[in-house]
Amino acid sequence: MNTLYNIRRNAMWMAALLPLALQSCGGGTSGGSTTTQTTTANTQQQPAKQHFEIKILNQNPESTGKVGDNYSLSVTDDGTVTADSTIIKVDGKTIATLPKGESTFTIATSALRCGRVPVSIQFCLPDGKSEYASQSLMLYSDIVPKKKSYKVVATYPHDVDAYTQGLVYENGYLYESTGLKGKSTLRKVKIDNGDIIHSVNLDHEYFGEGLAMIGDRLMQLTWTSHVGFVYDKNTFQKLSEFGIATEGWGLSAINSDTLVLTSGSENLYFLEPNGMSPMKTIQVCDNLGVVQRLNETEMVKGRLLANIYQTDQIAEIDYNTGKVLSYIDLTGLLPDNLRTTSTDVLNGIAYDEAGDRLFVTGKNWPKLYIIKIIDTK
Ligand SMILES: [Ca+2]
Repeated sequence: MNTLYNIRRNAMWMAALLPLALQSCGGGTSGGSTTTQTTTANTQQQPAKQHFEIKILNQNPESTGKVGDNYSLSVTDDGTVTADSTIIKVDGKTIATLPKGESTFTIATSALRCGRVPVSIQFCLPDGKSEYASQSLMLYSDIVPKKKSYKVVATYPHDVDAYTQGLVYENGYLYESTGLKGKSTLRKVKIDNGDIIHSVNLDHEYFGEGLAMIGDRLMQLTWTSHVGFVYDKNTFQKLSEFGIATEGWGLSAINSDTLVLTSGSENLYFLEPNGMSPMKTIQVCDNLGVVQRLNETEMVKGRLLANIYQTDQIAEIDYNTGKVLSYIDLTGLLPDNLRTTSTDVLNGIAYDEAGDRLFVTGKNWPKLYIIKIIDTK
């Protein structure tokens, strides 16, 4: 993996984080000065160096900022120029065009996702040029997550030497990615006895991480090497490699056209599965803030489950809005009498959709469980 490739890949991923689509003013071309100012609402405002300044304030001063709040946007000019019109984009979509002389607008957020939502303003000037400014809203979720628990449906052996980082079910077998440098593998495992049917070792420099399957392909992440591997699922022959801009933690297929990657942060990175190029990035939030340390993932009944690293909690996430719908508390799943000094944290979720079986295990756990998620009060 050469450095230039990584730099280019990183630049692409960063571009996906800050969409600032340009739009022509009144049908004309948008050439000319395109200064971009990036500040953050609710924190400090940077002094504008251009003709316009924007302010975005939560209309509910009691709120820390959540989906559903209304924000007032106001525009002031420095008196030397007046915009013919002002185009307002929120999360990449044009939501309003203010005519000349109008300087205030209310941004409603009830239909927005949570997390850091960009607000981009285009000022269309009389000379046909444009100026741009941008801020962002930080919106927490308007949902208080439900608390859910579990019951064990079945228990199977699990390789206690498997430092489980990714788990996928398909057609009666589990596919597992294991970590640690020098011990990382991709393996196919029998469920009932834990036997390893097929395994390949990663080169010693790599630390295996998340694993996803689309069609006949398995995609495996590495933790900090900024590279991932694509395998034929039947032969485990390596077909290709791909770059990863962030750390690699969890990986799951949302559908055949979209993968979602976690990096231990609050971000969900959506990737196109053929070129592994970035599609969009959103943040996961609950009602109290962003939810970090998202780790191994799995799609279950249209929702994304994600381990929260170093906890016994799994977040159930609406991957369209980033909102945590529930926390599933798996405390006590691996009993104390089965824990040793090498037993590590809960990690590894896989789902058999046809059989409605949810598999969970952990790093160096001696057991693999099928659990049923149950509601608590
Ligand atoms: Ca998984």
